[in-house]
Amino acid sequence: MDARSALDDDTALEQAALDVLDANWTGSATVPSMGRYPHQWSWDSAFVAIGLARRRWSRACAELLNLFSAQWSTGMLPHIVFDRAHQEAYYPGPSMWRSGECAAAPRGVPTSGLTQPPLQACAVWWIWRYAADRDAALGFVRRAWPALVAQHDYLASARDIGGDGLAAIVHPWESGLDDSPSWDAPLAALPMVRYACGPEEWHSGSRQDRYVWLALRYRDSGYGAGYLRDEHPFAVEDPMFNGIWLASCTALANLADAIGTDRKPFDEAAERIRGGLLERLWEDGFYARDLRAGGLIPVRTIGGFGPMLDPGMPATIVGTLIELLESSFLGPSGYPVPSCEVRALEFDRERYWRGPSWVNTNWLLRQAAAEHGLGALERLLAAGTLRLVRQAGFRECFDPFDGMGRGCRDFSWSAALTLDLLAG
Ligand code: 2M8
Repeated sequence: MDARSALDDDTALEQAALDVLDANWTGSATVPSMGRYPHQWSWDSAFVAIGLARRRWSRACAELLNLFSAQWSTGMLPHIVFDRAHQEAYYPGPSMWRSGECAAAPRGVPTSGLTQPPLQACAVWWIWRYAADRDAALGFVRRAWPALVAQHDYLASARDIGGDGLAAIVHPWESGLDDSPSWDAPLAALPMVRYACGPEEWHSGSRQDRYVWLALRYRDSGYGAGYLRDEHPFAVEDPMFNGIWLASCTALANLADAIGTDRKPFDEAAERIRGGLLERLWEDGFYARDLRAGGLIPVRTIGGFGPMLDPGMPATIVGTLIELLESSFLGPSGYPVPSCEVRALEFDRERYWRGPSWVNTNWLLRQAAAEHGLGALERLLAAGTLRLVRQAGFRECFDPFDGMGRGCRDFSWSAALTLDLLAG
């Protein structure tokens, strides 16, 4: 049987996905890819835990607990937890972030100084939901609880830079949609400094230099919340980040019921974020808001569908989003779901988060479709995503027209979410 026909079979596809996740497991966490990303990434780990919840339950718990052990005393969950064995194998590594010099950072484990979309409460909910042993599940949720609450408190305080109940990202890396055209305008306002380091392969050189400059500024401020609020030149309210945060607030409310504590603060937080999204980021779709320049950033990307993860999003808004998804994203492409509107000037089928389809955002949209009872869309997204991985393997992302794989091979969230899609 050749590799291609092997992946046509569900059992073989599932085994291949598990093999990738086993190979990328370091003993304490799953790295996104051994070659390019040999450390633990925060939202990648949440996707991995979701995928493992029905297949390797204890490892899904361990994955998240390792991430929580690197939480800062401010409550921030760092976007990268570095594996000491590979130290500088990824740029920017620990010597750039220098987390050890910051009193709020954990001792003995080097991390980045930024965060990523807060999907972890959803992942804990998944683990709770699919646990075979209810006592073990309760024990795990109780262990995870303080970390999740601290993470959410951090976002509601240090990151409510606009004062409207939404969390601002302070660097494109925090969005997870790193090179999205949504960040072009706020980045263009930053000074251009050349750094003689970093991977240039398929990132744009000038954009990466600005990324490094921005990270260094934040680091040199001592990673302070006051600096972020008053001086940091990049602050954006992103609909995907906030949509995920809102979904995680709902997950926390449901987990509160599970452990017998008050769910009200989490329901209220969800309502606050929903209000902020509708008031601040909605026009004829959801757009990111640039808090420094003021105003919405008028480019339609996959990020605009993040608020659909909220089961409480009004039906008229969901209806408009579905029309947009069908006319400007799914309709013109062969495979779900391009990361940028296909007709946009900025669309690029090859470049990282500027056009390619990604398994994680497909999965999030499929989850959103399920939340709103859109069965046909849910099935279309699941089948299209499985078609991508069957044809091209567990690649980092895919060409939305011909399905060709791009970026790393054996990429963890592509494998993990395949497991979840196969489980139905
Ligand atoms: C990509 O981001 C890193 C920086 O965090 C990079 O570009 O080097 C993004 O796709 C991000 O969403 C992802 O978490 C990370 C690791 O898979 O890679």
